[in-house]
Amino acid sequence: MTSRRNFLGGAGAITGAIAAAAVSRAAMAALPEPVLQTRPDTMPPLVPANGRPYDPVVTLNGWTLPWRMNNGVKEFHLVAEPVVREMAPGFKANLWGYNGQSPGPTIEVVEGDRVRIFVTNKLPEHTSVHWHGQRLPNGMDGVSGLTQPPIRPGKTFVYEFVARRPGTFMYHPHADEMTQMAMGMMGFWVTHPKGEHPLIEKVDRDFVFLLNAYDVEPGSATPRIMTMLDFNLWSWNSRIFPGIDSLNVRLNDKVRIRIGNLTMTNHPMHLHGHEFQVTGTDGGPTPKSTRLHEVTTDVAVGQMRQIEFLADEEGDWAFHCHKSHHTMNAMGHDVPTMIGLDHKDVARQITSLVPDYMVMGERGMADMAEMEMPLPDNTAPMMTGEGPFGSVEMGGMFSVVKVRRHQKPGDYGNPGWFKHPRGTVAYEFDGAPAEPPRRRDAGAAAMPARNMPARNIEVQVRKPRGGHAGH
Ligand SMILES: [Cu+2]
Repeated sequence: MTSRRNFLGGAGAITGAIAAAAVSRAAMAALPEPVLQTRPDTMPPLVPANGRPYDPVVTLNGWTLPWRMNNGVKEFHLVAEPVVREMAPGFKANLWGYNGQSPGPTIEVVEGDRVRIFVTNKLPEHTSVHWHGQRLPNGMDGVSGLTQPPIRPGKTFVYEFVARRPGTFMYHPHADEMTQMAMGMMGFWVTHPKGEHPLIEKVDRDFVFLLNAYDVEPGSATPRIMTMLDFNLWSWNSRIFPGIDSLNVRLNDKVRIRIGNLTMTNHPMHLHGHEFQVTGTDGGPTPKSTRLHEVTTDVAVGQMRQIEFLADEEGDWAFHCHKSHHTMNAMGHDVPTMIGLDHKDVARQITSLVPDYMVMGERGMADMAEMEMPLPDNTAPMMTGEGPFGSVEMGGMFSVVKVRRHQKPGDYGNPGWFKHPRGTVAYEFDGAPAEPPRRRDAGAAAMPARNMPARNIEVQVRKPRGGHAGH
């Protein structure tokens, strides 16, 4: 069972393998061959070719790592290495990740599986892997310096433990963590239940992705690692809208979405057109009595959340983080608020000095999405994405759940834009606008004002400078 052919199992779309030059021949003989993925597309579910059966997940703009069985042990090989990640078409970033991608591949196992993970370090500095949320022997917890020595460059370590409880997990380094997570080192882990579980329902589609964030200067490609809050790229699996694939489902599918947060702030995740229930948290499936119907749920730093809903409304439904700054790409910061300012005079004066000067944001920021702004090379536009009715004016943590009557079971392909039935799209009113009746005697008469200024004054509200502390 050591041939590459067997090792690849059911993965159809895996491309190529890498030569681990830094690893000795003798060590390689016992190692599962590392599998690389270089395309940023959403790969089809990896149907298990051996081991206990389970219903596989689909990783948004990602893939699941194939394994080999070795005397009943599930063996995986992760390679920590520098990667180039296409974050959106035309925008590539120099990140660190695993097996050719940031984030690394999703690891899927079954409750009770004995798992052995080989980790080869091809980074320029030492690393380790922490298996976030798992019950395991302390020495397998991956905290460099505390529970193990660091994995030096060129070295391979082995982690081994039993996946004791079903649920949603993550993995990431616990060595120079600030740098390595700012550079994109992280991955998803799903432990499926062994057989039927009273709190884990069968679903038709099970999607997973990580929330992550980067600070990449417009025109450059490598994240700044010292940034704590003022990130300018808010991503899902190191992709930004319009680079994030849509979640394509069939009408009346039961849909599960698992989300893990490895940014440094919380993200209220919001779904349009449906109510969902939070069916799983960090500790596994939630008791049924706790499952409220929600349209938004917060995913705090370091947390995993699992939501489920019946996709019983056809259409293209927005799904996004509800912090509006997180649905914007680079350039969203340090732009003064210009709404309502008349700067014709200023513009005229500047134009005499700088012929190409352009006023931004006088009527809001939507102009910027419509305008073809000249941007430095390798820069993601601030808000973009072309929909069937024009610019979607979004970036960052935004995608679309596409619910279609004719989507085939097991087909994750993009069905295109929704064809709205006649008469079901908001439309422009073309009659004569009537003046709405307004009560002029309300206000002061209803509740007399006290201690108000004697004459009208204009209030100027200015945000404090120095970034977005707290968002
Ligand atoms: Cu957010």
